[in-house]
Amino acid sequence: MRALTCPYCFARVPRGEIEYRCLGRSGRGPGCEPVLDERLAQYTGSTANASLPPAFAAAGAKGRADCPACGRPTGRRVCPACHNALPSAYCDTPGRIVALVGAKNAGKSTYIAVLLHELMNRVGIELDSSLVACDDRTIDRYRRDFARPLYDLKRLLPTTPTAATTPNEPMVFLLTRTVRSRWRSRVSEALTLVLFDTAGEDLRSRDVRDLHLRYLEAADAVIFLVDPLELAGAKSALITGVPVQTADPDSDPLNVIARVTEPLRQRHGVKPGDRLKVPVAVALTKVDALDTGRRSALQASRGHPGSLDLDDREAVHEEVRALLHEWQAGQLDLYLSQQYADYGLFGLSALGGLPHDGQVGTAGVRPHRVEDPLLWLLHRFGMLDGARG
Ligand SMILES: Nc1nc2c(ncn2[C@@H]2O[C@H](COP(=O)(O)OP(=O)(O)O)[C@@H](O)[C@H]2O)c(=O)[nH]1
Ligand SMILES: [Mg+2]
Ligand SMILES: [Zn+2]
Ligand SMILES: [Zn+2]
Repeated sequence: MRALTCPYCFARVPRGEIEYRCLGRSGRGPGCEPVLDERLAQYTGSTANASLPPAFAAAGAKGRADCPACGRPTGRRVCPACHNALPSAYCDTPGRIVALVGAKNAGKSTYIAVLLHELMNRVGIELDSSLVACDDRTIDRYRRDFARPLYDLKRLLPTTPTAATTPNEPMVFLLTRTVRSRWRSRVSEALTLVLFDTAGEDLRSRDVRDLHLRYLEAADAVIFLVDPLELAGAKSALITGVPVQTADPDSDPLNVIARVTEPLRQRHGVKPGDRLKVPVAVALTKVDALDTGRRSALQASRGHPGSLDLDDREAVHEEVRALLHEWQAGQLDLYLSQQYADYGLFGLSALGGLPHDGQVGTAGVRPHRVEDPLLWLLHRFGMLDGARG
């Protein structure tokens, strides 16, 4: 099997170099005592929770190896570079990394909070899939920084601090789905959702761009979030009560996408004139703030639960494309079509209504079409059937 990419530090890890971690003592049997794992502490930037039974290199067989110090067999695998645990499901199925990108204020944090909530609840049930955080830090951060403020306190999320001041590490989730296969009856397939809640300015600063670049380079698919309120031509479509934003060239969606596209092209060795094959979903956020008039596809909800509604997909794609052209943002569509062989246009709303005074609207969080980009990507990866009519 091919080498895998560590979803934490994005190092390429040849299968034979995966390391193991001793299970430690339990009861009166053999086992190593916890020691400070310097490599893990360096990665998390803290020695808290970094005292663990030792990690070791071993040839291993079928995902297991015996600890050289105490002899106890273990199945816990870790990345040799950063010593984060590599979940078995991730090692065993070729997981795919989905990266999320967007300018400051595009709605990334809110989207992450709502998408994860939906995947753990309504959409998870619909797709017969489970979403599991791959480590305790991810669970803690999701609860503390996303779920609690937005769902419990009904507050908008605070601006993401830049990684230059606060170390930011990706949140890693495994979406596992049982699918029918032509050859075997049912197989489980996993999609790794690696979510980096980037501050917009981080994509500009050279120092922090490194980890972000490795993240993007490792991505098998990208979701770009675009704030339609940043598109000058969309101003006329704002519903009343939405404050008009002042233009910031750094937040210009085309600039953000171009900043990400260049390194992707280099990494994938795309020749001039050729297009990138990485599928990209480009989604307008906050569509609740727009009066899209006579249009209907965006406002409708999708049909065909449990599969990708292909007619609906085409209708939404065309409608968003038409909106972009109407808003003199046809450049964006043109750029995408020149750079990417496979891109889909989406429109979604995480909140489902306008926030007021830093609070979610009185009706609560009412997401609209937040899962669409992910369903499309699952379909692209052969993990979700398409349906028509
Ligand atoms: N109307 C509306 N506003 C939203 C929505 N999602 C985010 N916003 C607004 O956009 C702001 C920035 O969102 P945030 O998720 O923090 O953006 P980030 O900087 O990309 O992480 C929020 O404070 C909200 O005011 C949405 O679905 N609808
Ligand atoms: Mg944010
Ligand atoms: Zn041991
Ligand atoms: Zn790693």
